[in-house]
This record gives sequence, C-alpha cells and structure tokens, in this order.
Amino acid sequence: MSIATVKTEPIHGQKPGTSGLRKKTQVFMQRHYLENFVQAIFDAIGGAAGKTFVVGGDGRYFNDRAVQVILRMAAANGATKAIVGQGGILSTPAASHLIRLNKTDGGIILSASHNPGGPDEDFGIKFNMSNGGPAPESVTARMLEAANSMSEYRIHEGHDIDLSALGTHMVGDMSVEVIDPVADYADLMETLFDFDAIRAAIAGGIRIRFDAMCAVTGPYAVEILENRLGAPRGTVVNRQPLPDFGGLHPDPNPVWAKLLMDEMFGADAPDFGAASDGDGDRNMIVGPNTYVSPSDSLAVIAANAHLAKGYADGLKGVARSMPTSGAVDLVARAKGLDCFETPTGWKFFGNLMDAGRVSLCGEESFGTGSDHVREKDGLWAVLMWLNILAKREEGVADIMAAHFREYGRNYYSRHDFEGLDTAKAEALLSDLKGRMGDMPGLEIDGMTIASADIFKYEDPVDGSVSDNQGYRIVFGDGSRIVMRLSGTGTTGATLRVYLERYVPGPDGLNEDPQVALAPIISAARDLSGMAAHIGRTEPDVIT
Ligand code: G16
Repeated sequence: MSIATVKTEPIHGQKPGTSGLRKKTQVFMQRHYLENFVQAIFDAIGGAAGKTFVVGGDGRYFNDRAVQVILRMAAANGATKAIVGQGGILSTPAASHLIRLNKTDGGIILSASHNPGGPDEDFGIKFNMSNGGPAPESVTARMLEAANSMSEYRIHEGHDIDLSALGTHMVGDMSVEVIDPVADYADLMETLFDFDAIRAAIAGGIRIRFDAMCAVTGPYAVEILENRLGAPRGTVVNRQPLPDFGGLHPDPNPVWAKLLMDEMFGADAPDFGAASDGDGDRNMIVGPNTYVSPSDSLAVIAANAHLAKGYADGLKGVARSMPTSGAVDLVARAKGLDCFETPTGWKFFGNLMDAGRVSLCGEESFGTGSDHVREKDGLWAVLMWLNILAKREEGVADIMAAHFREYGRNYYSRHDFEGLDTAKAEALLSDLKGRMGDMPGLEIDGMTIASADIFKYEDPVDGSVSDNQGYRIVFGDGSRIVMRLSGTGTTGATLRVYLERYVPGPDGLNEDPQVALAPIISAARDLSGMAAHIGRTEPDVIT
C-alpha cells in the first residue's frame, strides 16, 4: 500500500458542535480541511489501526468525494475494514444500527442533518462510537485538541473505488464492504413493530403521505412503507435523494415541510402525514388538521409504546432534552417510569440507554427514538405512530384529544431568531445571566418568577458534568421560558427561545399554541431585552 504522509497545519474553527462539525460545504472543500478533521477523529479515538468502521452519509453535495477520502485515510491509518452504504449513502439511524449490528469500532457519518445541501450550503461530519451513538463531549474535546495541533495526516495514494458496486473492494490493505443501505435497517424495524397490523390498517383504507424532502429517507420509506407494508406507490413523495435536496430545506417542521402541511390541512387530507430530514433522524407527525408537536409526540409514544411488539413489556424509563416540554414527564409519573432531563444533543442519551435506564428519548427539535439504535430515528417514529393508529383504531386528532384529556396539555412553541450577529446574541445571554439572580419573586405580565438559572447536567451514569446548557426562567405555575444558542448553525448565531405553559384541563385544551402562550412570549421579549440587543422581537421560524 502506498501511504503519503502529508504535512499540514491546524485550521481554525474545527470545534464540533451539538452534533459534529458543521460548516459551509466550501469550507469543507478547502485544501486539507476534511483531511485534518478526519485525522483528528482517528487521533482522538486512539488511532484506527486494526479497527472496523461504518462510513456513509446523507448523499448531499460532496458526500461522494468525502467518502473516498475517508476510506483512503482509514486505510492509511491502519483500519482493517470499512462497511459502506451503496453510493456512500446511509441514513444516520441506519449507520448507528450497522455499527451495532456488525460490532464495529464506530462510524463516520457525513451530514449536516436538516441544513440545506449544495456547493453553497452546508456539510458536516461526525464520529459515532462503538455503541452506535454520537461521540460524547470528552471525545469531541479530544478531536478539537488533535485538530488544533495537527501537523500531518496519512492518506493512501490510490484510485477511487466504485461505490455503486455491492460487494468487497480493497483500498490498500483495507477491505471495503459496499452494502445495501436499506435492508438491515428495514429488517430491524420489522422486529420492533407489528407490520401485520399496520399492513391490515393500510389495506383497510388508512391513507399515508410521507415526505422524504428529496433526502436520504426516500429509499428507506419506499422499501418499508410501500414495498413491505403495502402502501400504494406514490405514498412517499420527494422520494429521490438529491445532492441539493432539490433546493428544499430538508427540515421536517411546519415551515419547511409546507407542502405536506398544506395537504394535511386541506380538503380530503390523508389520515396520516409525516416528513423526515436530510439524514433521516428527525420526524414530523401530522394528522388531518392536526399538527403534533414533537414534545407531544414523545408523550403519546411514551403512553402507547406497549402497543408495539418491541416495547410490549413496557419502557425502562424515558428521557428528554431540557428545552423539550414536560408532557412526557406526566406520562412517566403516571406509569411510574424514571424520567431524565438532559442537555440538547442526542449524545447525552447514550449513557442512559447503554446503562439500561431509559428506552425512549426525545427532543423538541423533531427527534424521537429508542434504544434500538443510539440516534434519533425518523422512520422509527413514523412506524411507531402507524402501529399506535393501527392498534387503537383511532385517528391522530382523537388520540391527541384523549391524551390531553388524560394528562392535560403542555402548550409549547420554539421561536428561532436566525442569522444574528454572534457578539450581540452572546451579549443578550450574558446580560440575562447577570440579572437572573434578582429574578425570583419578580412579577411580570401577572406571572411570578419562581426560579431562574442556567442548566447544568451531571450525567447520572458516568458523573461527567456539562454546564452552560441553556437559560431557564420558570414561573409559579410551571410555565417556562428557555433560551440558548443553537450549536448546529453555520452562519452567525441562532437564538432559540422555547416557550411552555401547562393547562390541566378539562377546559382550555384546544387553543392555538401561540395564543395560549401569548403572556409567556411577551415575558420572554421583555426579560431578555431582545429589542435592544438584537433589534427585533419577531422570530424567523416558529415551530
Ligand atoms: C442535532 C442534535 C439534536 C439537537 C439538534 C438541535 O440534531 O442531534 O440533539 O436537538 O441538533 O440542536 P441546536 O439547537 O443546537 O441547533 P440534528 O438532527 O441536527 O443532528
């Protein structure tokens, strides 16, 4: 094998964020940029020698080039085997499953998730550990350290391999197994859900619309929903993955999945609608005239998971990220389940799942999943909902109404202020921090502040501490404002403002969330001084 040791220098800004390193594609395409970070990954995990990795990505622009580079670098760093999805394609949950199924030493996943793709859009790379989950902060910190002292990387000098051809290829001394990206994942889903019941419901007339947003889940959804479950051809729209996602913003929320929303809120809507994101780990659930917020979806799944065969024995426990609403907490309390509150980022659920403390996790950011893999999983959530619909023989709106009647309703919304000047956004938060100590007892818009703090998480499994994980202001009735800066953007800063208000019912369960939350929204504006700091009070995106 011919190995080149290439001299390089540290490149500023290779700090992994909420989910790996995300930058503009053009940044990744700069000389040495990708190579430096890949070498930093290998250095951070104690080298690649003798190891096996899964490699694949969501197919966005530059995915194909990056996979070839990673394979040549893995070979030059001594890896013995790589398992790669055909065409270099793997959804994030499928990659997580392959890592676990094949007991590999980890995997490199290429994606900027829900961010748009293309030469002028976003690209990303992250490493998942042997448990299938995103590298924890201790490992990403080592990656940054390695990147900051990078002086050379190793790469095999050879030709590209044909990633369209299934079977075994060689890159230097490393074997590369190119596999069908869908089959193992679809088989796993069949072990978790009652495909017969869902198939019968579909045959009985339940109509489904799944919007793959021209991203990676297209082939997975076609195989599972249409081929295995018998939904009519055309159930899956935007089914062809494209390097620029067809110009769509592959973020399954009411703003970016507008076509689906229009169909679900129009005449003769299907009975069930769903969308997934760039790399297939997010989901949005919609019924006819009924949008299910991700926090509510998590709670409904917690209450009904036992209806699916993989969860028939009940859940071990549940976890949600701190900004996610407390709806799932109410279900956990009623069922006597442990309920954990973690920082934003799926990586924080890994230890809890590995330790057998939780089997269901979710986030307000359209992420839901279980311990079947160590990533959130868009199609898994869709199948869970279909399983629930099939077993309860009820529609989405009826299920939601019954849930709210039983548990009350956590009205919830997230307001995003995008493309902010980073210094101004940081100043807003540090000013807020300075005033938090005086906030308890303060009355605002007729509500009294009970507590104000910055969320700090101590991992109950390994004791590691993550601080500065979001600013929270809690009112006497449990209503909350949470603020934090996004860790996944690539341009300026995005301020996320999370708003929550609990209504026990039986009255007031059917309001527009923006109306129900109006006092909290107004308090958030006043308490943060956002008009003065960032010059605006209207968000770009409301979910
Ligand atoms: C990632 C993380 C999620 C997180 C989301 C938003 O999702 O895996 O845990 O909730 O980003 O993070 P932020 O608020 O920092 O932008 P994905 O789907 O982008 O990988």
